[in-house]
Order: sequence, then structure tokens, then C-alpha cells
Amino acid sequence: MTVKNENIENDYNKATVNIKIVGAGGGGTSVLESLAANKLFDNIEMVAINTDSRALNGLSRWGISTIQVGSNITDGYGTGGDMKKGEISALRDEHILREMMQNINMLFITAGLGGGAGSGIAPVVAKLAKEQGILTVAIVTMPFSFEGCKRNRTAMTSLNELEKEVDALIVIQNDKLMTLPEAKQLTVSNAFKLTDSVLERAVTLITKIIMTTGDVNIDFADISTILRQSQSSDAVFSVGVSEKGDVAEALEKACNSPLLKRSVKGAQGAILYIIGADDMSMYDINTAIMKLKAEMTDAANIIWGYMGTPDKAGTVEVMLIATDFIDC
Ligand SMILES: Nc1nc2c(ncn2[C@@H]2O[C@H](COP(=O)(O)OP(=O)(O)OP(=O)(O)O)[C@@H](O)[C@H]2O)c(=O)[nH]1
Ligand SMILES: [Mg+2]
Repeated sequence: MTVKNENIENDYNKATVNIKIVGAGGGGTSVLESLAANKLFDNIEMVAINTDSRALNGLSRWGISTIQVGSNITDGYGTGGDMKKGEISALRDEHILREMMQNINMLFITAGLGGGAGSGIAPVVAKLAKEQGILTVAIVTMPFSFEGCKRNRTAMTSLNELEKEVDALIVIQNDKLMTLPEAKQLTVSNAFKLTDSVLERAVTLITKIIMTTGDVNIDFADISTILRQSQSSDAVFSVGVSEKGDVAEALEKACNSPLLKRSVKGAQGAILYIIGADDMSMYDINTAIMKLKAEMTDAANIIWGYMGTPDKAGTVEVMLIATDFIDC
């Protein structure tokens, strides 16, 4: 009996998932600040990486670690929009980045693409993570059209590099933010806050799924299976909430989020995690999942989880990750 308990303890220790979140460049760092300000994660280390020493200054008060790269290339300034400088800076200090990734299982990389630091650093971090077999999800924004062709080209180049290295890539088009009903009231800084909150939601979604133990549990291995099922890094991460406690409505909202680049149509793999009242009906969950299946492909691999909590009475939150698309 004792032996069995020790084994469980060992397995539990092994099963602890070490997650880090990297913010590359100025935009990436601001996402970390908003995660820290909302005190979302105590046990996940956040690391800001930039060439710009001033932008890294003071982050320790939020509990964010910092890595300044390329000090002999940019003299501690930003790259002035030069992605090559960002990339070379990261490569020069590759050993520090590699060390930062030791003993982690999963890495999130966030960046606002279009500038030089984030666009250059993020693909280098992704490549190093891939070499070490770390499950890697990048969540990036594409610049607003008004930021001009150069920034858009830089962002596209960086995106193409990232695509080759990561297990899942979530792309938020800043322009799409302008189509939201609240867009007209947005000041510039509020618009970026909105982007930050979308990035924040995607990171929260996946970490919440991994870190919480549900009644029908989903763990790191499930996330890994779904994200690695596909050769492509194309993925949909979304959250839907029904205030009426209607799981089908929450799922519908998750599938139709206005910021998604694509729908779940043609997806061959999905994770569906439902958080709601502790007396949720199995019939309703079944109906919702069958609806999702009908949207995806016949042979779709759907891993579902459920956590019932008394304080969720009246609302249902559905978290959805869909991958492995066959284009139809
Ligand atoms: N989410 C978010 N995106 C931002 C923010 N500020 C800028 N961006 C976006 O991110 C893109 C890159 O800008 P920065 O992150 O400031 O650039 P950088 O990576 O630091 O690169 P350099 O300053 O050129 O060395 C911009 O074109 C914007 O689209 C922000 O506060 N939050
Ligand atoms: Mg910068």
C-alpha cells in the first residue's frame, strides 16, 4: 500500500506542468503586464524579452523576469522597426534564452508583430523551444492597416517564420478589433488594452484547462495530443459564455467569436472544456458536443472536459480549441 502511495506521489510530481509565458518586444511585454496586474497566475513564470532596456525597466515589481538581448547591437535601445536586428540580437544571446527554457513543458510566446524586436525575437525563441521538444503556442497580433505597408510586411515575414516552429499559432488581426461594436468608443490605448485582453484570454484559457482538475478532467497530455495532431500550426482558441446557463448557446458564441480568423469548419481535432453549475445535464452537454461535431468532420477527435462548481450557478463558460483543418 505504502509503495503504491509513493508511486502516486512520484507520478504527481512528474505530472506537474511547468509553463512559462514569454512576451517579446513592447507589445508582448504589455500583455505580460496586464496578466500580472490581473494577478491571473501565481505559479507561471513570465519573462519579457526585448532589446530595449528602458522597456524592461521596472517589470520586476510585477514579478516579471526580464532578458535584455543584443546589448552590443542596439546599445540598449529598441530596434527602430528593424526585424533583422531583433533576430540577430536574440541569436547572439541564444544561450540565455535556452537556459530560460530549461525544465519547462509548455511555452507561450506573445508579441505584437510589425516592430523589430518582437517580430525578430519571437521566431528565435520558438525555434529554440522546438529544438527542446517544448509544446509551444504563439499568440500574436498583426498591425492595424493604418500602421502602413512596412510594418505589415515585417509582421508577415515574422508570422511565416513562426508558423514553421510552433505547435499552435493564434493570430489576432488588429483591424478586426475595429469591427467590434465597442470600437467607436476606443482610444488608442484602450484599443491596445482590448488586444491585450484577447491575448490574455487565450493564455488564460489553456492554462486554466491544464491547471484545474475537472470532474471530467483534461490534462497536459490531452492538450499536447490535440495541438500536435496537425502538421500545421493553424488553430482556433475561443471562449463563449452563456448567462442563461445554456451550454449550446455558450458553444455557439465560442464558435462565432468575431475575432476568430476562421471557423471550426473542417477541424479534425478539438478540446472542449465546459465550466458550469455542478448539476449540469449530461443530455445538454451531449447535444452541444454533437452540434460541434456536425460543424467539424465526421472523424473528428474531440476531447471534452467538464468542471461543475457551485459558484457558477446560472452561467456556463465553454473553452474551445480546434485544430488540424482540412480545407473544404
Ligand atoms: N497588444 C499590444 N500591441 C501593441 C502595443 N503597442 C504596440 N502594439 C502592436 O505591436 C506592434 C509592434 O510594436 P512594438 O511591440 O512596440 O514593437 P517592438 O517589437 O518593441 O519593436 P521595436 O520597438 O521596433 O524594436 C505594433 O505595430 C502594434 O501593432 C500594446 O501595448 N499592446
Ligand atoms: Mg519596442
